[in-house]
Amino acid sequence: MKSDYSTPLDVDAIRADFPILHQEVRPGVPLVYLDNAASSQKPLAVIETISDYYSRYNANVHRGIHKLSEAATDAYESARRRIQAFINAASFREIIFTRNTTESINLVAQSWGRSNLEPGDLIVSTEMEHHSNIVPWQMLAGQTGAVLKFVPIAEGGILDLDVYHQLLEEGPKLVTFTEMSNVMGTIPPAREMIEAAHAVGAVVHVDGAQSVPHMPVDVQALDADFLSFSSHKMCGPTGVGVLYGKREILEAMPPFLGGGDMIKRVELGQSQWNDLPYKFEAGTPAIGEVIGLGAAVDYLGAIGMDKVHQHEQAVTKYALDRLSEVGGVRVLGPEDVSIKGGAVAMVLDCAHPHDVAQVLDHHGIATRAGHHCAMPLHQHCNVVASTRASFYLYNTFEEVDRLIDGLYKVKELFAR
Ligand code: C6P
Repeated sequence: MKSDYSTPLDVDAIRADFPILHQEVRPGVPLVYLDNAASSQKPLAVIETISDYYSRYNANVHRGIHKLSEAATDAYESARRRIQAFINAASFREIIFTRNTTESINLVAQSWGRSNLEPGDLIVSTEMEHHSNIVPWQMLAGQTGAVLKFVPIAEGGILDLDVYHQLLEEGPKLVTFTEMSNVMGTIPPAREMIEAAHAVGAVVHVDGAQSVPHMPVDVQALDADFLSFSSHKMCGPTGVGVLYGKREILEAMPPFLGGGDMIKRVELGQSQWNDLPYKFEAGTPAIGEVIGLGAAVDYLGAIGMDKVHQHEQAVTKYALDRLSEVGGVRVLGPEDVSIKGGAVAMVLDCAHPHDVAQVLDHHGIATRAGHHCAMPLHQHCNVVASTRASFYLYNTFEEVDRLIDGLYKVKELFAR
């Protein structure tokens, strides 16, 4: 490794917290996990917190007047408050637990969208989005007669902000975009985009699935109206996601799902909705998972999200520099790590992305191949698929070297 790539993290100490990383995928072949944009690994603190919940105080929340239920409710609500602090939301009432980013976005589309949009109203998204930030809006447009338009991707894998501003002149009701592309890693100027959207009266949803796990996100500084993210990409368990929403907007929205816990009073003819955030949490929630996510934000918060981001920038810069040595590798998106997170999607001249990932897997390196649920983005790049390496706080420069060695093996096999 060259000496000018420095990290603020003690990565050896961090790696010691993640039991899964210390394995060989085959005898003599240690695991290199570079599929973090799909799902991250979990530290012992999270695994033990979940195990402790099931071992000592598993019970339903908000219901029982017994010791276990009270302990579960306290832990569940304490997690909500720590997640509130993690993204600097103004109130715990603005933190709604869902299943994942996808469900959070569908909640906004179906609850806010169906009650606020009329035929002809404009929704603005971008070509850079994960399908989760495209399809729910297509469905909403079909249901309401609203029109969906997309900001194109410009040269270098950034958003075409000229077109964005032109679209804003058309007076959209809603603007939605990702704070970090899951394929190209692009970090758009979210704060400026939100300010410009608010200036024309639009409500803004930000897809934080890739940003919240990897960099500091302060919803009050960002001024987003909604922010969606998933626990499983940020050291927490699967099965829980978060929708942040500004309180006054959430107050005015109808429930998404009906059932237990989201009501104050039910009569056969009508019901009265519960207060926020419970109005949007129908049925028994993912209690153990929410408590586990609480442990995950404690873990990341103690390390510091600014340091996590700096570490990933250093590893990504090293990866980009080393990739440029390999030859025949096209990296999708920006190469400037000041506007790029740790997602590095690439296409090799000599081999199909799936073959690349398969050879890498043979050498113990876990990457993802395919369209990464971003088909329009790949269409823009004129490719059907890519191989993606994505980094997190526990990845090392030596692991990048292993990736590069793996790519040379791919070239040996496929280049003629
Ligand atoms: N991207 C990836 O490999 P869920 O599945 O609901 O937790 O997250 C959906 C989602 C939404 N937006 C962005 C920007 C995302 O990256 C993802 C998930 C994974 O890239 C799985 S497809």
